[in-house]
Amino acid sequence: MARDDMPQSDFRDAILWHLTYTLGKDPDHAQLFDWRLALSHAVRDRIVDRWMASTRATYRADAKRVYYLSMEFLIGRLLQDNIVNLQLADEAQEAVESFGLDWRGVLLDEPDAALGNGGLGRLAACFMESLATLGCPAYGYGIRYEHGLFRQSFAEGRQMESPEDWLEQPFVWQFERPEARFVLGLGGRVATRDGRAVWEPESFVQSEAYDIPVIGWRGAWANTLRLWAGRAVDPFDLARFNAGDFAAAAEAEALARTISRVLYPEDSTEKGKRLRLTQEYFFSAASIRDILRRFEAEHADLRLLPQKVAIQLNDTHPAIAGPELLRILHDERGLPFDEALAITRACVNYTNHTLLPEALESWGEGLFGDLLPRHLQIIDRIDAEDARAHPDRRNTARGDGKVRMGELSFILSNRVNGVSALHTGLMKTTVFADQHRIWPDRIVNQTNGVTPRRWLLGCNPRLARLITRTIGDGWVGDLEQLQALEPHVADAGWLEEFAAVKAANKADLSGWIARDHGVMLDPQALFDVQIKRIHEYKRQHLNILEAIALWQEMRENPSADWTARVKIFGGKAAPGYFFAKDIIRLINDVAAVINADAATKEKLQILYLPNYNVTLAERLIPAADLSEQISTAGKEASGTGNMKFALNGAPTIGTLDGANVEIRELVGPENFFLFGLTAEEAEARRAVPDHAACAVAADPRLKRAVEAIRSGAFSPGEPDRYANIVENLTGADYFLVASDFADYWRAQREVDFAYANRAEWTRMAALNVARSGWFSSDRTIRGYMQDIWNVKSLLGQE
Ligand code: 475
Repeated sequence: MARDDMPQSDFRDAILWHLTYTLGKDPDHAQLFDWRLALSHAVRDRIVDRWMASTRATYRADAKRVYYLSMEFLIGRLLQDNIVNLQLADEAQEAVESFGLDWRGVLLDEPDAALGNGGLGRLAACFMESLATLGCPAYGYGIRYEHGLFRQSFAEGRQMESPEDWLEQPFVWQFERPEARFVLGLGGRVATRDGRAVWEPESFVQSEAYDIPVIGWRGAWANTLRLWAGRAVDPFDLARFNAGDFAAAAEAEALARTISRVLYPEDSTEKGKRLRLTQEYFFSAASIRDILRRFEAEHADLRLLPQKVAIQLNDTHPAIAGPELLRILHDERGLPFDEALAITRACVNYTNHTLLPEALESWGEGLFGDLLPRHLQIIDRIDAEDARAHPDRRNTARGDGKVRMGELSFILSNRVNGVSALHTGLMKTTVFADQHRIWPDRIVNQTNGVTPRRWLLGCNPRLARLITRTIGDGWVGDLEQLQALEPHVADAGWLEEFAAVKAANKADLSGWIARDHGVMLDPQALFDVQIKRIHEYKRQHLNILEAIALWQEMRENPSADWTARVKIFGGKAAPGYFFAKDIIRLINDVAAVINADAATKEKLQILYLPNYNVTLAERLIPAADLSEQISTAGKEASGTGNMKFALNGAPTIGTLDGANVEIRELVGPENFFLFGLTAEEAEARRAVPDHAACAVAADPRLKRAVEAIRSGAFSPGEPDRYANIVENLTGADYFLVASDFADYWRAQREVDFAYANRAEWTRMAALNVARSGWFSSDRTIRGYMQDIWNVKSLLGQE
């Protein structure tokens, strides 16, 4: 094969061609890494034409576009996703294996792009895939962090963090766009010229664009995820270099690059840091300029903007996009302030992901005004006008020396949405009650969803094959078709096949855990999985307390007919969140003691897998029997892991929180293990004096479990190690671990009992699959398109 005859159709040839001409590698000397890159290039080639066709169709239709602004896109690995969506799996696998390579090994060689912390970032990634699947003309805008979320390891049970380095290897999916650079100002002062405000920034940075194509199901449509990197306007100071100051010569570049250097690892907590605000402004401002550039290339009248542009703020992190748009329209384009405000408000929408007070962003006006002096003036003006129009308004964006980003996002948005029915309801009665009273139509609900391509077809090929064999493959693009499985759930033969899928997935997982972690699991045991960020409200400590109590009871009553269980944990704690880090260490300490107990080890094992990420989720979810969704009611906005488990045939043990409520309604209360206080009861319970101490005193199991921690049973020689946790559990216990313990215990014993009847359990698991179709992110995105953005699909017009 010569360089000019690049193969169009034969996949094997395409891989060889790229290996030779793109990577310059002789096939005889190629490593796994080279083959993976060559395969990625061959796959990428199949995306590009469709991507360009989609872009052309959008221009042709002069269609309204969606701009999804998110500080995080937790995309994980892309090779398999792209192969699945292009329906190249068989062809690609055959080609790869013909070179004597292991297919899974090639796919797993790709680094996991962890450009997000958790649910919010993963939701953005699922949304990008669904937007493409639905042919909705859309761009994602975010930051191209050089280092994504830290790597986690354990040392004596403690979380250790090390930098993540996904860009160390060539990232095949990106296209650099040097032409789409913007110079952005920071700091400085506001001058007045001819009666107009003019921002005179103190310094400037440049944003550089990298585009990643996102291909939808069956490759029918592709959109762009554009990630910004920081660059200096003048990267190199020759005068300083010539003067011999070599480090200083590159200082501007180093500073500018700092902006996109690392992802902040805080999740559901707020840290007022100047660099974070700089990141937020940097990517919001670059995106707004890009949006206006695209609009103005085709339209002369800025008043048409709301007909052509819908901007979605993924939480408040990009909230400054609103004032930035307004500033450009008013200060730079000369529109009257009120008109600029009306246009901005008609374009922008805001999604809220959390009601936790500690996660609601606010900035000191000193810092804010220092970095964005003109924006502060604009915010003051909007807020003051608003206060005049609504004198009874209490929750303002300004006041107490702060800029409150939730309030700011609300007043600058056309629509504000919550992410589950319960959460949206609570938004109306708690954090945004005041605003809701004044603008009763603004808040709408859009319950989250997950993409079935990655979270069933890609990660669980066995189950996907069984489903397709049973009801055809229409479910992949229309997940509600899973309902057609229901009649088969009554068929004992089909249920056996379903059970065999889960058993094979569990065997796979056990094999990998044995190889990579040296732990042997009993594949007959119930695999009980809790994977998510570590947070007090998510209550991993409730789970481990129950494990301690169970172990104690097993030791006391060894001959009872215990259901064998493996409790699997995964998740990272924010590096500065010490309570969460204590929980991690406690789980590891408890695991060490329990796993070493010969009397119980056939019945109870505990495993904390390090470095939880998207790839690990893809391994664990298909093999799970039980999904732990045990947050304090009222605190988990939605959850999306909960949907992935149900869709993969793992029933939930959970509280009436977030989307659990909707999952339970859909799969049926008899196929869901409910426990715990409701959101309302939880509020009331908190007001009861000594509620935690009372709960501990009233429950001998809980008391004994807490006592074991307190006495150092899991921290020999250092009984104080968990003093904080013990004190919290028996004292303030804001998250009501003690109050919910007894009911959690009861529900877990129901799980044991149900799992012992394997046929019944399988039926329950299968019904979870058959009834989870509504949780597709395609359904969610359709909701946004209709209720929030007012945009149409362009499928069929490309
Ligand atoms: C909710 N992350 C889930 C999910 O809607 C919900 C906060 C601050 C800074 C960085 N990241 C964050 C979140 O707040 C977050 O991930 N929220 C989650 O959003 C999607 O399903 O209940 O906790």
